[in-house]
Amino acid sequence: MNQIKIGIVCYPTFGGSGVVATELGKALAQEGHKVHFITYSQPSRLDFLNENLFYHEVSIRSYPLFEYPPYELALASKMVSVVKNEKLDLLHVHYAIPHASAAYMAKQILKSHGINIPVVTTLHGTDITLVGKDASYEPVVTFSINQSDGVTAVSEDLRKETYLHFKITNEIQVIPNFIDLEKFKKQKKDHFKKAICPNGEMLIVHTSNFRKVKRIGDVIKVFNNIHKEIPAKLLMIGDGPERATAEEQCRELNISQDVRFLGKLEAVEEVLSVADLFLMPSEKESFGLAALEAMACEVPVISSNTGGIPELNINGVTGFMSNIGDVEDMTKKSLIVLDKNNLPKFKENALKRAQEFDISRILPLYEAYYQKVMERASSRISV
Ligand code: GMT
Repeated sequence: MNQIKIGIVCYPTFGGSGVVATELGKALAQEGHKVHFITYSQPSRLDFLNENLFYHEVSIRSYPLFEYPPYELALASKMVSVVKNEKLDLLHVHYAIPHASAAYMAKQILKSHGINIPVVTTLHGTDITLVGKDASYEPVVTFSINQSDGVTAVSEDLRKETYLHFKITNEIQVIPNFIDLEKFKKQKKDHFKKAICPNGEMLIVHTSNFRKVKRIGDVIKVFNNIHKEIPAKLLMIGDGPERATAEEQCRELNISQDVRFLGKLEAVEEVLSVADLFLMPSEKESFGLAALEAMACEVPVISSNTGGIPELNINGVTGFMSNIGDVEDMTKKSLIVLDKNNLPKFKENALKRAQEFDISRILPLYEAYYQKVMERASSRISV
């Protein structure tokens, strides 16, 4: 594909959509495309120097009248100036709220300046399944998805959910999440494993933003059950509203000595490299990027069978899936995976499955999609 200039709009935080957007931008830059990130702070995974990567900060002017500073307006204005000054070919916004509607506004303003900028919106999950379909946002989300020049969803399930809950007239293309296997490969960290599990305990890991949708309580309950059966430790990576309750739950169950809350980590792959099992009992998960990261480090997954997870975790092969909240089944399946006779095969399968989502396979799908959207947009103009 010809090299293009692309603006990426995302949340700069540790959340999945921000991670996907940042990793995509980094990979596009390595392919020679010029990538301009437009966000309110430096994306946490933008830890990489490349002559093709640029960052434009959205600054919000506060004013005593503004109880709610109008971020969307500041973002749209920044998109207008970056598209004009950097002569961008395309805007790719990640997470519909409020990025897709801000992009629509920017597009209309640019049109009045004689510039036609195609907009691609990628739907990530809670922007559709949780927040987006709420009546307080739904009309704007529907409108801005329909006004995008291209729309992608990170799983088939999310695509279906979007058609189910919104009146969508646009075609939605599924482009699954991906992993950089070079970065997320199991590292030799025997000393680290020894320090955490000095007596050869099994190491169980959970990563998330500790929101209600992640069912953190189930992570602790499953671990507590496993812990009653075999020597095990639990590492909890990430932070969020449910963390304090989870810590209290561990104290009540008297397992705090074997559970460590590590907070947000930059190099999550270092911890995953020494893990034996990953727990993802989420209520809803459009894809489950955190599970893919674990699998890339050869860690099998016990998950719920919700949303897009079945498109990633193969039941009985890369781990197991149980119904949401079925802690007993998750425990039973965890013990099967952790059985010393089974674990090596599950680990091998997890890695094999992760290889199907390597960035080298998914990046060309995005590039082809950009090409299609740009061609469609320019043919509309010349008509
Ligand atoms: O998990 C979250 O709530 C964060 C959210 C995000 O957008 O940052 O994650 C969603 O997008 C990820 C990347 O596409 C997906 O892997 C997650 O499954 C999805 N989360 C949910 O659907 C709950």
